[in-house]
Amino acid sequence: TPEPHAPDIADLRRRAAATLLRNWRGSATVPTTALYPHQWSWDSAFIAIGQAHLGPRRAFAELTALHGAQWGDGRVPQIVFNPAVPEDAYFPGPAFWRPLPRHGPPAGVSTTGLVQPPVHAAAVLAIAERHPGAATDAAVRRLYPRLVRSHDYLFERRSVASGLVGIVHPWESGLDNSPSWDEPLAAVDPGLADDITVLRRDLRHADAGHRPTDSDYARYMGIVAAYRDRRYADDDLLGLPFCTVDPLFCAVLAWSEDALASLARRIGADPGRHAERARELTHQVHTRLFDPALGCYVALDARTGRALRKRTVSGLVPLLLPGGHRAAVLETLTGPSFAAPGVLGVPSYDLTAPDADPHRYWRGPTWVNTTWLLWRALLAHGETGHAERLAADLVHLVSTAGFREYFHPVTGEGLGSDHFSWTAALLLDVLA
Ligand code: 9YW
Repeated sequence: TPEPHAPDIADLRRRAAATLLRNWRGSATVPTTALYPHQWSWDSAFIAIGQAHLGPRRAFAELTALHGAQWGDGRVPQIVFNPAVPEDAYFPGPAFWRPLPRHGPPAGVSTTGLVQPPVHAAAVLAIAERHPGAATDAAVRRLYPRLVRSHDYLFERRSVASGLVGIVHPWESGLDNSPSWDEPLAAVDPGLADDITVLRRDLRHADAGHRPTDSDYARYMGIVAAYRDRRYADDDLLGLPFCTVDPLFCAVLAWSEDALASLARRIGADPGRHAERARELTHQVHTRLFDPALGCYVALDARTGRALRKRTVSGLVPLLLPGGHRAAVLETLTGPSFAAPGVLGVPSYDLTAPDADPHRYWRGPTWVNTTWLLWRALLAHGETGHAERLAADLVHLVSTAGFREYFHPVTGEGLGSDHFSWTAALLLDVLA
């Protein structure tokens, strides 16, 4: 007999599928209807992983639509704007990013000029493994060259600090207001945004106390404007106002590069180059970004060479990779910073840190996507007990608070928007 409050798993699955259906816009899925009415890059990868449990068609369609906006230089944009949505529904909208350069998106397509963590090849592999067959092989054959070009862009154009891969905006990390970015953001000249009217459209849909601050936003806009004024050229990365190396971004790239090796094998292409690139980046992450005193990986300010010594969830994600400092990271992940009694999922930031804020976005709340990455990492290392605890936490959070964008890591209160796509998608994966 089930416990009185045991979640109804069949009902959760139905509601997760209904959330994805509600957010589907004909060829791709929005992260959530009001706050984010366009297509976001890494959201689509997580969404495709969940869609794969409902069938391969929309899962592949999601990533095909995203790669349809791929730039001439190979970058897969952070946001693909839906032309049917009014300019002022989201800030900064399409007009802010213009003019887009010649090496930009296909004619008629509006995007931002940034990227996001490259989860896509790993997502394509997850779909392919779930739905083997000729139709899948054909879809993989179509996507593979695009995935390769997007990784080539990152390895070749975003190479910084000899052998690591850099990001040029906090938005590229996916963890916008992570404490890791406090120091490099403080060094950004706020005057860069003097001529920009910053419209906080997000505050129409979310509590100001749960979002980045106005001062964060002014700097975000100044950094974008500086990159835009150089037409999104990557030839002087250290001359941009923000350039860092992020452990989650690099680890996900190495993980996805390894997925590219598996995809290459499936379609008779050469896996060797991918395996080699994955190995090399993995080695760089393990040897250059680990901080023994903190027991996790840390970001690097590529402009100053300084380690950004904050214990964030990003610094745990290299657990996805083979080798490295597995025992130490596992201890941090299961210790007081991230797993004190009563803590649910993996908080985005060390909850014992004096500047932790369990309500504010990437500065404390638990998010489903980063918790899911660590769940996958634990499973890959045979840490099934810890993995099962994280899965149970995600089920508990969602069944009590709904498919929210993020959650208070201790009370489980739902935060940010509701009907959030990757929350629904990754729950389907955890329940599979
Ligand atoms: C923004 C869409 C995106 C996510 C990011 C998250 C947030 C704010 O929402 O970004 O306006 O782009 O930080 O990871 O992809 O869900």
